[in-house]
This record gives sequence, C-alpha cells and structure tokens, in this order.
Amino acid sequence: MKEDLSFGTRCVHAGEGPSPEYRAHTTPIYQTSTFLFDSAEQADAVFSGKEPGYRYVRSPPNTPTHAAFIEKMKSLEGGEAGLSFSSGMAAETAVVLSQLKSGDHLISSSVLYGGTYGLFSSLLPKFGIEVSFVNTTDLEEVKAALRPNTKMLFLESPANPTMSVCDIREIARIARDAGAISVVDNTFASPYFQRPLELGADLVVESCTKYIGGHSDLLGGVVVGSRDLIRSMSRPTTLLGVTMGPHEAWLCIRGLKTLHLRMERHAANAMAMAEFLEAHPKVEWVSYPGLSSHPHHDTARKQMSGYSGMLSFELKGGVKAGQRLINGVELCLLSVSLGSTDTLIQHPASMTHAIVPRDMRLKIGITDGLVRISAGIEDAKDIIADLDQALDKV
Ligand code: LCS
Repeated sequence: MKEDLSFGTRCVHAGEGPSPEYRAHTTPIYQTSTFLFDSAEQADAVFSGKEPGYRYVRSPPNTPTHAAFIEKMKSLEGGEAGLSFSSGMAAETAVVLSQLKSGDHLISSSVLYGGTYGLFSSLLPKFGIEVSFVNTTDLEEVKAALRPNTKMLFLESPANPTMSVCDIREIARIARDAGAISVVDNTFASPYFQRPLELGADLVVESCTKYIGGHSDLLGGVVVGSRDLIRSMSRPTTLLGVTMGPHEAWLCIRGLKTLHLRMERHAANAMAMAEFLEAHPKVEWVSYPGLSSHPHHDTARKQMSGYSGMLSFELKGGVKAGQRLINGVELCLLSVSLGSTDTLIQHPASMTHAIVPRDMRLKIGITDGLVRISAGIEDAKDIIADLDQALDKV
C-alpha cells in the first residue's frame, strides 16, 4: 500500500489484503495456538530466525491476524515495527522490563492512569528500578530530575484524568540529550489526533481497550517504535507471556477501520460538553485541552490535530455535588474505561485513581470532586440534555 495515502484511507486499508488461501475480503481470525512445519529443517530455520514464519502464538509475529493489526498500527503511528499485548498494562510492563534493569532510573509524569502509577510506584522499585514522579508539563522540572542513571522518560499526554498536556517534542529532546529513551502513552489522543513518534518520541504505547478497539468489548495493548527497540522487546514479550489473543487482534483491526470517523465525533461531543459545562453556573472549572481556558491549550494546539474525547471538571460543592450528578445521569453510563461509543462518566478519586495516595492526588490536581467524562459518539444534544437534567438535581 502506498504510504502517502491519507490517514482515514490507511485506517481502512493498511495491513489488509485478500487472504492468500481463499481471497477472503477481511483478515481472517487465525484462532490457533500453534503452527505446523513441513520438516525438521524448516522448523529449525524458523526458530533460529533464518526464515520468517509463525511458530507459537505467544512469540511475535504471533499469527497473520496479529501481523495485519501491527501493519495497520505501524502505518497510523508512523513507526517501523510494533508488538501487540493482552492489555495496555501488559504493554507498559513489557516496555519497562525490557528497557530498564536494576539500578536504572525512570522519570515519569506524575499524572498517570492509576494502574500505571501503581506499576511504577510499587512494582518497579522491587526490581531495583528508581522512579521519580515529575510534573512533566514543566520542562525545567524534567531537566532537574535527570540523574546519570536516567534511562527512560515516560509520559501521558493528555494525561488521565486531569487532561494536562506536556510538550512531547521538547521532552523527547531532553531524553535524547541525556541518553535516555522517551515513551509516550498516547491512549487519550489516539494516533488520529497525535503521533508522538513524529514528534521525536522513541516508543508509543496505547491501551487498545480504548479508542483503538473503540467499542468497550476488548482488552489489549500495542507498542510501536523503531525496528531496533521493538526487536529488543520481542524476546522479553515472549517470556512475559503478555500476548494479545487472535480474536482481540481482529477486533482491533475492525475498530481501526472507523477510528478516523469515531474520533471526529468523540472530539466534537467532548467540545460541546466542555463548552456547556464551562458556561453552567453550578460548575467550578472544566479541563479540556480544546478550551482556550486550558492551561496547556497552546501546547496541545501545537502537537495535536484535535483534542480528543476526554474531559474532566469539578462542580461547586465538590464531592457531594459530583456524586449527585453521577447518580442523576440517565443516558451517560457510570463506568471506568474510556474511548467507547457510549458516553462514560466516573469519579477518579474513588475509582480509576483510588490507588494513588490522597496527598499525591491533591498535589497533582486530582481533587476529591473531580468528575471525568469520556464522550461517546451519540448525538451531542442528547448527552448535553442528560447532563443538564442531572445538574438540575445537584
Ligand atoms: N494507559 C492509560 C492512559 C489508561 O487510561 C489505561 C487504562 C491504561 C494505560 C491501561 O490499559 P488497560 O490495561 O486497561 O488496557 N485506563 C483505564 C481508565 O481510565 N479506566 O479504566 C481503565
């Protein structure tokens, strides 16, 4: 496929082709755990890497379904190679355990998905990996946190759940100058709105559970980057056993075919909700990178082509008011996760970020009353009417 095709065309066509056996139009699901060999010599050639081929589903390239998914992701993220995983957390675990060793230092955004914070704060130190949580929206703080043993800078932008945005190009430059690699969790933006590799990052991680799958019906993760870095992750990934299943790979392929259409609607709905909430007298503040009131709006405008579908806000009246709102919605659904066709609403302090200690939450802006919304792809007027009637009850 020609690489100069535009993004939406690549969502549909990249990695696809009629199956060699029967010329099926869509990529088949290779629902198998292992592959057969014609001879001992051929098995030896494939296992020793002299010949390309599929071996066992835990080992990349896994199956032709996974390979088609990775081809599509490479095209959309603009990377040379990639690996798929059983979840976003599995992808992050494989990144840190393959690239860091005991004695190394990791600098991470302080605002992160709660699970990622848990992995970095409680598991990595057990393996002798030092972690500093830093306000990565402040480049001076990032530079000040560098140590001679800093090997990785990890960031989320926009970040879960405050929507803070950091300057990916500058942070990638700081990492490169320090001899460290930069890793960006792009889950909130998706490659449709932001391509960290093009901004200079070394690896991009996505939880496919969110916008890539897009329908709240799978768990998966993916990492894309240079051929060399992905090669260095391949063996650890096989050994960790964190492979995506063939059916999930197929669901991701199907999800990606409509990524460009879904993301436009997610973003339009999020902007409509953000503007409605910002103008509402019961709302204290709204954080959406597309609003000119967002403290990092200029950085977002520089590195994103749109502002995606996530927003957070706080009501006047804090936690109690937030709970009344969440209990009052009828169309929006009370649930964690994000990037679904349906609008989801949740309370980070008691749900996605309950694992983060309260003093840390308050320090990084996850107030007790913060409410997070993942805008779905419904008609905006219906979701806004739902928020409006719920706000009447607050
Ligand atoms: N990265 C980000 C930015 C996330 O938001 C999540 C999950 C992950 C990685 C982990 O991906 P998973 O293993 O779940 O595929 N975020 C969730 C959230 O905000 N609510 O529930 C899960």
